[in-house]
Amino acid sequence: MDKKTETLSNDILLKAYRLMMTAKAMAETYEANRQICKYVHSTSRGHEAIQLATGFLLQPGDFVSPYYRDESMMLGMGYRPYELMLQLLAKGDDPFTGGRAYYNHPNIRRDNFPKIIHQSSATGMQAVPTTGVAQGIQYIEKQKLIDYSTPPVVICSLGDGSVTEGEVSEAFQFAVLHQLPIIYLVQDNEWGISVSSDEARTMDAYEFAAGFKGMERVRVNGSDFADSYKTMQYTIDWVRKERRPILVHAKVPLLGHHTSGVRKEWYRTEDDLAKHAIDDPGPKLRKRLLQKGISEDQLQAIEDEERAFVLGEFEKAVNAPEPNPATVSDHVFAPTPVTVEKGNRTPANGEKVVMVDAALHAVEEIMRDHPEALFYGQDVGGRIGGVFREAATLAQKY
Ligand SMILES: Cc1ncc(C[n+]2csc(CCOP(=O)(O)OP(=O)(O)O)c2C)c(N)n1
Ligand SMILES: [Mg+2]
Repeated sequence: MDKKTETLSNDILLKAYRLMMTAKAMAETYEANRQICKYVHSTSRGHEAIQLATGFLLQPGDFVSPYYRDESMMLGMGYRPYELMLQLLAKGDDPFTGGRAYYNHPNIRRDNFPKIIHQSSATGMQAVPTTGVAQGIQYIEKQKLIDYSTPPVVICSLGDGSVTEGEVSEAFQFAVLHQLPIIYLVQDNEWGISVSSDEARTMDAYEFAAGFKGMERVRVNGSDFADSYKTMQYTIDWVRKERRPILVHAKVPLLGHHTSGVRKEWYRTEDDLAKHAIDDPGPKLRKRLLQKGISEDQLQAIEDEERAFVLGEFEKAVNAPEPNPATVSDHVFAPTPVTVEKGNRTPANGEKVVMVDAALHAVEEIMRDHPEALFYGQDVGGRIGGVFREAATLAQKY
C-alpha cells in the first residue's frame, strides 16, 4: 500500500512533540508518586508517536476502542491530563466511569469527540464488540438510516500479545467476511507482560493478517511521528472511502514498565532495554525538529512548560473529590419500563410449548418490533434456520 509522501508542517510536528513531553511528564509524575498512584496503570511510553498520530486524525463521528496503554491517543484526541488522572486516582468526577475502572479504560460519548464504547481489562476483548460497531455502521449505511456526510471509521487498538487470542481471530474473520469499515491497529512492542514475542508466536500481526482473505495490511514505524501520521492518514482516508477492513502493524519500543505493578527489571535484560531505548519517539522527533530549524531553546521551553503543566494537573486531580458512596450502584442496570406482568400468557389454558419454539417466538417478536435487530451465531443460517429450527423462517421474513 502506498502512503502519502508530502512533508508535514512544523505546527503538527511541534504539537506532537509537546504532547510527547506531556505523556513523558505524566509517566514521571506517576512514578515519583507511587504512594498516591496506587491503582495499577500502564503508560504509553514508547508508543506515543503512533498513538498521537491516530488521535489527531480521528473525527467526531468515528469510533475507537483504545487499549489500556493508549493514554497518548487520548491526549491526541484532546483529553486533558487532569481528566485521565481522575480515573487514575478513582475520583468521582472521572468522566469515563466515575472512579469505577482502571486508568485509561475510557468509555464516553462526548460532543465533538470520537465515540468510545465500554472497555475491558481482558486483553483482546475489545475486538469482537468493536467489530460489531463496524457491522452496525455498515447496516446503517445499507439501510440508509443515516446519511453520513463523513462516513465513520472504527479503530480497534490491540497489543501484539493480544492478537494471539482466539477472540481476535473471530473478529478478523467476521470483518473480512462482511467487509467492515474497521482498522485494527496493532502496536507491536514484542512483549506481552513477561512473555517475549518468540515465546508466544511464529509470526507478527502483519503476517498473520495475510491469512484473512480480504484484509488489507500495512506496516509502519510506530516510533516515527511523520511515518505514523502519513500512514494513519492514508489508512483512515482509505477506509472512509473503500469501507473495507485493514490491519496496521506499528512497530514500537516499550520504554516504561508493563504496568506500575510489573517492573521491567524483573525480566528484561540490559541489552533489551538498551535496544528499545534507541527508538524513543521523543528524542527522534526532537532531532528532526532541530534539523528543520527549530531552536534548542524552543524545545527546552516546551519540555519545561509541559512538566509544570502536568504537575499542576496532578495536584488538582489529587485534590478532586472522592466518589460519593451513595452512587455505587448507579449505572449497574439500565432502568426498565417493564416492572409488572400485563396481558395474557400464550398459549392459553396451560398448554405446553417446546422450549426451542418459545425461544423462536421471542426472537421473532423482537425482530418484528425492531427492524434494526440482527440475529446471528453459530448455525444461525437462512437454509433451514439451524438444525434445531431455532431460527426457522426468520431469514425469509426479516
Ligand atoms: C484475557 C487476558 N489474559 C491475560 C491478561 C493479563 N495481561 C494483561 S496485559 C497482558 C499482556 C498483553 O500484551 P500486549 O497485548 O502485547 O500489550 P502490551 O502491554 O505489550 O502493550 C496480559 C497477558 C488479561 N488482562 N486478559
Ligand atoms: Mg506487547
